[in-house]
Amino acid sequence: MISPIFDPSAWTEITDFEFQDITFHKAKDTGAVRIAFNRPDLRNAFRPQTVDELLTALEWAHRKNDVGVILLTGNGPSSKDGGWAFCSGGDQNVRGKAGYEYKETNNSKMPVAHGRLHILEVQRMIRFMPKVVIAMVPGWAVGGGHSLHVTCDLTIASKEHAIFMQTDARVASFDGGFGSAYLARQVGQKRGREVFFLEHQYTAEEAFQMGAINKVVPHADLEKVGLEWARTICKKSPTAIKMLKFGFNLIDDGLVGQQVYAGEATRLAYGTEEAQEGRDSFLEKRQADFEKFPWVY
Ligand code: S0N
Repeated sequence: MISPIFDPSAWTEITDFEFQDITFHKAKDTGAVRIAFNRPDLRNAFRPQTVDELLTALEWAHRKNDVGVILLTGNGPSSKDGGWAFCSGGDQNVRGKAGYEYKETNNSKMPVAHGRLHILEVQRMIRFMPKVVIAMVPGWAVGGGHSLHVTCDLTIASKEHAIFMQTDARVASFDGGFGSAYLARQVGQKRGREVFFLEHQYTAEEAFQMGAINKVVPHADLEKVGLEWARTICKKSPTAIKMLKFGFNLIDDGLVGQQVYAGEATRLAYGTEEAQEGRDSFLEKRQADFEKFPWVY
């Protein structure tokens, strides 16, 4: 069983991949995918293989034309003690001197790189994807798992089981990027520093009061509400949602944010007659005639 709060009748498994550490489903009635950490006995800690699988699933969702929302969550509960987790960050069992190592059998055809912190690639994928990524937090969101929820566009959390905590300073594995600085953008500098320096535990209600998450729901309703939100978002204009997301990001992302936003503007401009005249004049080996296009719209 994936999770007692997962409704199998609403989802179809995506079987294009042989994932071990995550599960991957497409909603039957809307453009959403569900990606879930599937290591509940380790509080859904991620090892390099988990991160590779996440990157593959996210890239698939990124490219898929009929997908507008990604729901990221953790399967559970743990078979050992019944505990719930979204994700507890990097698997400390495979942490080496220069990062996280492939100690397990590697299934992938890709070359294995040692000493990687490639969860940051997942963060960037979430950040720059022209789609909405929603964290559904059923339990612990800790360390790099906490950073992932911070990076997601929206977060919904279980009233009974979600706990937010940042252990980075205790285990000396720190996220000085989105996990901390972007958190401070969300909740303010004092609260952001408190989360990292004091390692307090916050319930879903406390995280909500802090402005760190969007909604607290009864545990049993978590996935239902996530799917409802996905349905709502998927009915909106894809272009508007994407430009809004990149607009929200722009001020914090510097020239990279500008590049992402401007890239979409360029893509939109390709649809104009003016841009087509530029292309056609080149192909027809003539001077472009832009005179008919107004300077002011
Ligand atoms: C999650 C915690 C608080 C849960 O406590 P609880 O409920 O008391 O359960 P436990 O008995 O502790 O755990 C149950 C079983 O799960 C294993 N386990 C839990 N977390 C991990 C983990 N991260 N790695 C490996 N195993 C884990 C326990 O060992 C236990 O197993 P058994 O049953 O066999 O005893 C609590 O477990 C806890 O504090 N966990 C550790 C949290 C943590 O410190 N995570 C790492 C933090 N750092 C990162 O994640 C860095 C990640 C990263 O890659 C990065 C790097 C650079 C820049 C940015 C980042 C980034 O943050 O993204």
